[in-house]
Amino acid sequence: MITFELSQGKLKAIAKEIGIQVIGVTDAEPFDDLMPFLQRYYEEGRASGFEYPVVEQRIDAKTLLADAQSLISIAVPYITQETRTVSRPKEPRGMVSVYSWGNDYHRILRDKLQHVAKKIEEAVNRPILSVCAIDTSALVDRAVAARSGIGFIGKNCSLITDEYGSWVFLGTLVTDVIIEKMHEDVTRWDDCADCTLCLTACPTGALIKPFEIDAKRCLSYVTQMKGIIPEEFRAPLGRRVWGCDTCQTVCPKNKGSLVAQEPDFSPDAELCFPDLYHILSLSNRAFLREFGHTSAAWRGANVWRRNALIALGNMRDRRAMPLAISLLADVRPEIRASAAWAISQIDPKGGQEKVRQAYENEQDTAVRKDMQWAREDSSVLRLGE
Ligand code: B12
Ligand code: SF4
Ligand code: SF4
Repeated sequence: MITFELSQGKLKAIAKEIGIQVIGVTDAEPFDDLMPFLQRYYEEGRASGFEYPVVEQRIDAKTLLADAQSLISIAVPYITQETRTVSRPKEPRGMVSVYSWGNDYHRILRDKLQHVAKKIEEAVNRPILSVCAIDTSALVDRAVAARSGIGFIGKNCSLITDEYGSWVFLGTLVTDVIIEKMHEDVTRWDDCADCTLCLTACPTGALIKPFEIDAKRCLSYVTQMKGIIPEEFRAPLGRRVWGCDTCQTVCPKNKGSLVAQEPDFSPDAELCFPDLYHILSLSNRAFLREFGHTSAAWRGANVWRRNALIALGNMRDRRAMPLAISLLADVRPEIRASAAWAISQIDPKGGQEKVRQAYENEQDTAVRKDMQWAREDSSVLRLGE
C-alpha cells in the first residue's frame, strides 16, 4: 500500500491557484516500452539532431533526479483569442509558426513549474527535491504527458489534449514527492480513429506513417537547420520562415478548442507575418532586439535570412530581384545559394547573366550547384511562372 504525500485533489488545487489548466502525474518508473521506438528513430536516421542524444537517459527520469518519485506533467495552451483574430497582412509576407507568436515558452513554463514546486513544498511541509524539464531536457515530453493522462498521441505525433487540442506546450516537474495519480498509467493512441488528414496534408511526407516522423523531412526542422536547404524542400516551404503548423491546422481535434488566457502568448502581427525585406535588412543585433524574446530566435538571424530568400522565391516577387542579385556576393554560402535559387524562380532570364558571373567567381561546390542553371541556354530556362 503506497502512502501518498500529496493527494491528487491538493495538486489540482495548486494548479488552479497558479493558473495551470491541464495537469497530470505519473510515477518515475522508466519508460522501458518506449525504448525500441526511440532506438528505431535514431538508428533509422530520422532524428533531427535537436533531441537529447543518449537514448538510455531519455527513458529514465532518475538521470535528472536520482531520488525521483513522481513526474508532474503540464500542458500550457498558447492559442489566445487574439491569435484567432490577428489580421493577416494583404501584402506578401512570411509566415511564422503559431508557437512562436508570443514570448518564449521555456521561461513561462519554468516559472509555472517552479511555482508548483514551491506550493508542494509548503503542502508536504518538508524541503523537496525537484527538477524542471521543458523541451531541452533528456525526457521525451510527449511520452511523459501521455502516460500522465493529460492527452493522447495523435497520428501527427502531437500530444493532443481534450480541452486545447494540440496547441499546447509541455513541461515536466520531476520530484521526490510521492503523489497520488489522477489517471491510470495508460497511453491513449486510438482517438484519431480512421482519420488520416495530417498524413495526407504534410507537404513533405515527413509523417512516414501514423505516429512516426522523419524529422529531417519536417519543414519545422528545415526552417531551423543550418546551411543550404536541400532543393526538394524549397518549394514546399512556401512562405514559412519559422516552423510549420500544417498537421495541426488540418486536425479536427483542434476545431473548437478552448483559448488560452496567457498575455505572454498574445501575438504581434509584425512578428507573426514578418516583412521579408525587413528581415533581410536586419543586423544580427537588430534581429535579436526584435525577435530575441520569442522561441524563434535561438538559431540566429542567418537561418531567417536564408528562409526569407526562399519565401521571396516562392512568391515570385519581382521587387526582390535587385536585393537577391546583391546577395549573390554575400559572405555566407547559404545566402548566396538561396539568392541564386530565388532568382531562378522569380526571373531566370533577367537574372541569368548576374548568376552566371557569380558562378565563375564561386569557390564553394555546393553553391555552384545552385548557380549551375545560369550557364544553360537561356531559351530553355524556366520563366518562373
Ligand atoms: C526534436 C524535436 C522536434 C523535431 C522532431 C519532432 C518529432 N516529432 O520528434 C522537429 C524540429 C521536427 C520538431 C517539430 C515540432 N515540434 Co518539437 N520537439 C522536439 C523535442 C526537443 C524532442 C522530440 C523527440 O524526442 N522526438 C523523438 C520522437 C520519437 O518522440 P516524440 O514525437 O516527441 O514523441 C513520440 C513518443 O513520445 C511516442 N510515444 C509516446 N508515448 C509512448 C509510449 C510507447 C509505449 C511508445 C512505443 C511510444 C510512445 O509518441 C510520440 C509520437 O510518435 C521535443 C521536446 C522533448 N524533449 O521531448 C519538442 C516537442 C515535441 N516539440 C513541440 C512542438 C510544439 C513542435 C512543433 C509543433 C513546432 C512547429 N509548429 O513547428 C513541430 C511539430 C512536428 C511534429 N509533427 O511532430 C512540442 C510538442 C507539443 C505537443 N502538443 O505535442 C514539444 C514537446 C516541446 C514542448 N516541450 O512543448 N520538434
Ligand atoms: S510540422 Fe509540417 S512538415 Fe512537419 S510533420 Fe507537420 S505538416 Fe509535416
Ligand atoms: S488530423 Fe486526424 S489523424 Fe491526424 S492527429 Fe488529427 S485526428 Fe489524428
